Amino acid sequence: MGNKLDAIAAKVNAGERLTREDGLTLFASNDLARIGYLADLARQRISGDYVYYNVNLHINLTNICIGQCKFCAFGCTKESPQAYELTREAVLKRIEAASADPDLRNLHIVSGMHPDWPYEYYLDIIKAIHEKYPQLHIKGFTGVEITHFAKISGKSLTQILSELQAAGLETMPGGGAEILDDTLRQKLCPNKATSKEWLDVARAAHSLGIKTNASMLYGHLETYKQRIDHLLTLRALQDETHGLQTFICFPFQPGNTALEKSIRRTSVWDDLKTMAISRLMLDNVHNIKAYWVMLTLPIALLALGFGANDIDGTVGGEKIMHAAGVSSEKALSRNVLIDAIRTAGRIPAECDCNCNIIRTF
Ligand code: V47
Repeated sequence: MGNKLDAIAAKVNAGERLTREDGLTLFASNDLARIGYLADLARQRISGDYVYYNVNLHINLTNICIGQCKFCAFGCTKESPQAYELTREAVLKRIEAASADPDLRNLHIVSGMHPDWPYEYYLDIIKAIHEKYPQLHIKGFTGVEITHFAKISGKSLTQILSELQAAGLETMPGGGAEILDDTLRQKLCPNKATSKEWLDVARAAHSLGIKTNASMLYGHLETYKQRIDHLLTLRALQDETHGLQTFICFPFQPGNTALEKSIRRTSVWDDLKTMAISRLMLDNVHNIKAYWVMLTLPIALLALGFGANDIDGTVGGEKIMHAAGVSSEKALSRNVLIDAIRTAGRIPAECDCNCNIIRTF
């Protein structure tokens, strides 16, 4: 193991690409400090000392969802007492309230696949938001939602994405990728986009100039091999399209999900190791996000020493992870984020969802 890690360290030092075998070796190693050190070297080389964050509001238009994914505590049926649907007016009101903060810049919109809403409903809301708040950057709809829109409307992915883009959509979030392995998806989330469908959306979006994020949901039924293959699939996609901006690790939160009784939350060591290995394998993706909502702020700050260079943002209105019982705050103020990043010895860099730095501190 020591020799194998030495060989990997030599490759990282030389800026050489790591192989699948290297990735598996890293997962098999318990030398967390060394893996973290290597990821930190890679982070320093790829993105320097800036830590990206943004002032953002999450909006989930509905939690009613035909997906019924086993890992999700947010989605529910129409009959559920928790079910809700936001009207266009309610969405605009929510944004108006959040706009009291003059620094609000980004909207993050991810929703359930509603059994009755037509695609035009979602399109209309983007149009209405963009007309009223043209200064706000809209990052919306995962590859899973776009696949759903194509299915219910009969339109092509390119047509859907072009219409959303014309309406005001600028970028797309990274959810829905989970693990891009169809055997696993059949067990976890059989009612939504397959691996190929998710990748097809990313390709179609990138070809229209819509940058997207990508994520990995881990710590459920997957193996380390499947984690590495997932990262390699994303690396190959990025080689092809150059349209991925940010990669996010989502450690599975079992609370209130169908897997709650059989699976425990991942350890902090697994979270840090997975973050570091993601940084090392995804040598062509600029940002690696430590999502404080899932990790808590102290662990997200620690992750900045394990390859991460992005901490998401203020994240007002987050619902998906809180439904699964995360213990982090509901939202953080911009000043708390700035102070935290500075405490970690890095440079806070406020950005839009296209990873353009607006100001640094
Ligand atoms: O696809 C759902 C994940 C995603 C759980 O791009 C869970 O910057 C862990 O897309 N435990 C949706 N993960 C959220 C999403 C997102 C969120 C924040 C930032 C960005 C970005 C994107 O949330 C889902 C799934 O992978 N998820 N339930 C859970 N119990």
